Order: sequence, then C-alpha cells, then structure tokens
Amino acid sequence: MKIFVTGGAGFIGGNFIHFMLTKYPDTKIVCLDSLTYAGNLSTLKSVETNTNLQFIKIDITDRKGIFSLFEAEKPNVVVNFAAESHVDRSIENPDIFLKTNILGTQVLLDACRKYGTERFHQISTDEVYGDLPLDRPDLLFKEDTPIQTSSPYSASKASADLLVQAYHRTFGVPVTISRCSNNYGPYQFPEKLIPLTIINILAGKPLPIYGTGQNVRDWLHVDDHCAAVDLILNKGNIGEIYNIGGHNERSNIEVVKTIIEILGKGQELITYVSDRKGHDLRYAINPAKIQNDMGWKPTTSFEEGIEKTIAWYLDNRKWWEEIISGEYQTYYSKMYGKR
Ligand code: NAD
Ligand code: TDX
Repeated sequence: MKIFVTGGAGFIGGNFIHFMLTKYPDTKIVCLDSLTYAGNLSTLKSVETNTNLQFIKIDITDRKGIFSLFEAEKPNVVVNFAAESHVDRSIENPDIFLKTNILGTQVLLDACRKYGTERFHQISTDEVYGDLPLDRPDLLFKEDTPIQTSSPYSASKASADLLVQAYHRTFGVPVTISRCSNNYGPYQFPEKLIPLTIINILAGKPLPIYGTGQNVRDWLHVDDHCAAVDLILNKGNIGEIYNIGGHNERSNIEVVKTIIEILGKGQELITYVSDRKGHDLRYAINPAKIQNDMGWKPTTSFEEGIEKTIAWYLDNRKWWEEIISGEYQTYYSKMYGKR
C-alpha cells in the first residue's frame, strides 16, 4: 500500500504521517509538500529515518511534476491536506488560496483520474458551511447543510469540494471528502489561536482577541481527526462527505482564559483588537454520520487535550522558536502591529 500525503509537512498532515507510520508498518507514505511558510521538515524529524517515509518537495499546482510522480510511484491512495489554511492571510491576499486550494486540487484529481488511483480523499473544513448564530445552540452543521462561505479561504475550500464531487460524478474518480472542525495539538503553526496564545503568554506579549471574543469554535484534538480520516479511508463510501467534530464548543475568550489558567498567569495580557473582516460567529459539527456508520468517537476531551498541547509547546521550544524567528515576525507586525 502506498499513500501520497500532500501537505504532510504542515500541522494536520504531519500529525497524520506520524499516526499512519505508527499504525501501519507495511504502508509506504510519500509526503508531497512545497514547504511554504507553513511547512516545516522539523515536524517530520523524528520519522525522517523511517524507511516507509519518503519526502518530495513539490507544488501540487505543478501539473507536469505531479503527473511524473504519479507515473513513477503509482500511489494507491491520495490524501490531500495541502492548502493555504489561514483565514486572516486569505483576507490579505486571496490569490494563492485560489491557486493552491482549487487548482492544486484539480491537478491531483486529474492525476488520480489518469493513473486510476483507488481513492482520492479531500481534507475539507466545516468553514464551507459558513457560520451559525450564537443564540441557537440547537443548530449544527450536517453534511447536507448548504454551502455558504464567508472568507476567500472558505470559498476556495468549498470550490475544491465541488470539483472533487464533480470529478466523481463525471469521471468516476473514487473520492471521499471530510469536513472537520478546528484542530489543535502538536506542530500547529503559531499564527492560529491556540499556539499563538501559548507562545505569547510565554513571551509576556499581548493576547489579541478579535472583536468581543464571543465567537465560538468546535475544537477537536488532531489525533482524533487523524483517526477519523483513517477510518474513512478504510470504511468510507465512495462519493460521500463525512463531518468530523466532537461537540467541544468554546468561545475564543474561554479558550484563551483556559490557557492562561493552565500556565498559571493573570489575565492582564488579554487585549481586545479590531475584529476579523467577515468573522464567522459559530461553528458546530454534527458528527452523527461518521459515528453511526463507522463507530468513530473522539477520545480526547478538550480539558485533557489542551493540557497535553500546552505541555508539548513547553517541551518543544526549539520547534517553534525556529519558526517564529523568520517570516513570522514580519507577518506578526503586519497583522497585529496597528490592529
Ligand atoms: P497548514 O497550513 O499547517 O499546512 C499546510 C501544508 O500544505 C504546509 O506544509 C504547506 O507547505 C503545504 N502546502 C501549501 N501549499 C502547497 C502547495 N501548493 N503544494 C504543496 N504543498 C503545499 O494547514 P493545516 O492546519 O495542517 O491544514 C491541513 C488541511 O486541513 C487544509 O486543507 C485545511 O484546509 C484543512 N483543515 C484544517 C483545520 C484546522 O483547524 N487547522 C480544520 C479543518 C480543515
Ligand atoms: O489572534 C487571534 N485572535 C483571535 O481572536 C487569532 C489568530 C484568532 N482569533 C479568533 C478568530 C477565530 O474566531 O480565534 C478563532 C480561531 O481562529 P484561527 O485559529 O485563525 O482559526 P479559524 O479561523 O477558526 O480557522 C481554523 O479552523 C478551520 C483553521 O485555521 C482553518 O484552516 C480550518 O478550516
């Protein structure tokens, strides 16, 4: 069995590679990643000598290169994590989001079609459903909730999902799609709320809260996401969409206060800043389909997962100190300098 994992030097793809190498000693993993600012080979350092892992630096929009790679390697399965993933960056510059997230997905689909790949799995997001009101806790995203996107990021992910479905219906490419809620855990790039908060607290820097801090996200530990994707690869029905989430809704201010408390600090670093444009109010996944069809259940509670994640950032300073020493500084001043 050979699996192409695109975006495997990023947060979730990297965790997925660790998960798969541990669980399947007979599976070959080929990581395809162009190493953008969000891709870090240090995420794969502890498995770099594993003979089941191969790394190839390639852009998924490079049609010729991708086709040559499929010709040479003939993967059984492709799991597409590669994407521009940060909403704030998509508001600053949508172009690269459309290129990587839509056109890159198309290149992979064309290659799967040509080389008869047994499965193409698209890693999508709950953001394709838009948002839910804060005062209707009874409403949750189901797989048939209409797509209604808010940011250039979510619009690009939704476009990719539509293409994936079209390639299944028109060309018979054997696809599955999963739409997951907000992930957290080891190796997450510190532009995202949880690692940014941990690292800023450790540095004694302000903790920027967009708007009122009441926006709600549905948090899932990345290991539970990886287990769900593995299940879908093994038991998912071709052409289907599966929502992944663990009923772990928290407002942003609650999340930040929890991290402050675990690190034993005071709340004086909390700083309310101007809101994100088009800021989605609330995400909440109904995971009944994957639970009922495949018996998936999250195993890590938010309380346990956030403790473990903070401990990981404390124990792995080298990983993130290297990351925040480069382009991140320019990004940070641009995004937060005058906010
Ligand atoms: P990330 O930004 O940490 O990693 C993305 C990876 O893709 C990086 O290694 C980057 O180098 C690589 N990449 C980007 N453009 C590429 C290109 N053109 N060619 C090859 N590689 C490229 O992202 P993440 O948080 O790990 O998200 C992974 C996937 O999961 C994305 O598709 C995202 O939309 C989806 N998702 C993320 C979350 C979340 O909470 N982080 C939740 C739901 C879905
Ligand atoms: O500094 C911040 N202050 C703040 O209040 C940051 C970075 C974020 N926020 C808020 C915005 C969101 O309401 O925290 C919430 C979480 O923000 P992000 O970590 O940027 O995640 P989000 O925008 O919810 O998107 C994430 O989940 C869905 C991932 O980045 C996407 O790739 C995924 O599809």
